[in-house]
Amino acid sequence: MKNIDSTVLEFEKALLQINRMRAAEIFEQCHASGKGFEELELIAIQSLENIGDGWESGTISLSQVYMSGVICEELIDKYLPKFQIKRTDIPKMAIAVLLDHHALGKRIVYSILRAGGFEIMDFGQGLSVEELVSKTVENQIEILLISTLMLPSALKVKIMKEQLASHGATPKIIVGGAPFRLDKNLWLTVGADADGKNASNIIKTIEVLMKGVE
Ligand code: B12
Repeated sequence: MKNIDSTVLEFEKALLQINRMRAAEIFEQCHASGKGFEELELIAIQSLENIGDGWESGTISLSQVYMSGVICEELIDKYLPKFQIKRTDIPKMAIAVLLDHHALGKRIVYSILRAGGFEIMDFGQGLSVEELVSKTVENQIEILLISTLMLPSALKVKIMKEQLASHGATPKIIVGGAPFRLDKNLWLTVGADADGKNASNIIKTIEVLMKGVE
């Protein structure tokens, strides 16, 4: 059986060649061999991370980065968990991408939560601090999930939290995205209540936080 590193390399190669069929075949092989969504998610994230590094070092074009994101989005949609749990007494929750426009991670987290029986508002992407604060206050959000893929956006979470507090709003804040995966303590630095390294563990994180919002 292939290990995850060789699968990541093969998947990355298919993405860079914009070979949708090969990428789909690799996902399907993993799925058929009993791998869960968490592993597919890991393959996509690691491949895209390598591709991002290649772009940063000038060996990969932005169009390749873009198309790789599009292919992953299509594939991930197909394999997202479909379980349907009915829940009651759920806190008011919302998710948004603060400042930047990297929306794939948010989409996965949103879909996993919906499939897990949570009602969650999607505030969209590219929101300014002020926009996110006003939507959060207006909708009386109790748990706010923020995705950021760029460090400058991640650092704005702290300011956002201060602005929320000045409006008397103190939702629990869960952050996620590349900057938080790279710096394990960044979520604490920006004053979040929790972080999520991937989307698959988000339901557990919310369940723990819910104990604090009852
Ligand atoms: C695809 C991609 C793009 C695509 C985005 C397409 C789209 N619709 O999203 C395009 C080509 C448009 C793009 C553009 C740009 N990009 Co870009 N991009 C990437 C890349 C390669 C992958 C991102 C991705 O989709 N990953 C896959 C998803 C599934 O992973 P994820 O978002 O991390 O989400 C997972 C977890 O983090 C977690 N998660 C995420 N959010 C949340 C939230 C919560 C609450 C929880 C619990 C969990 C969670 O769960 C998700 C699923 O497991 C990254 C590389 C990287 N290291 O991430 C660069 C990267 C983020 N981009 C970067 C840059 C610089 C840019 C541009 C500025 C480039 C330019 N000069 O134009 C623009 C900016 C656009 C903008 N204003 O937002 C840099 C950021 C550097 C930095 N230090 O800030 C990176 C890191 C590349 C690099 N190594 O330099 N990009």
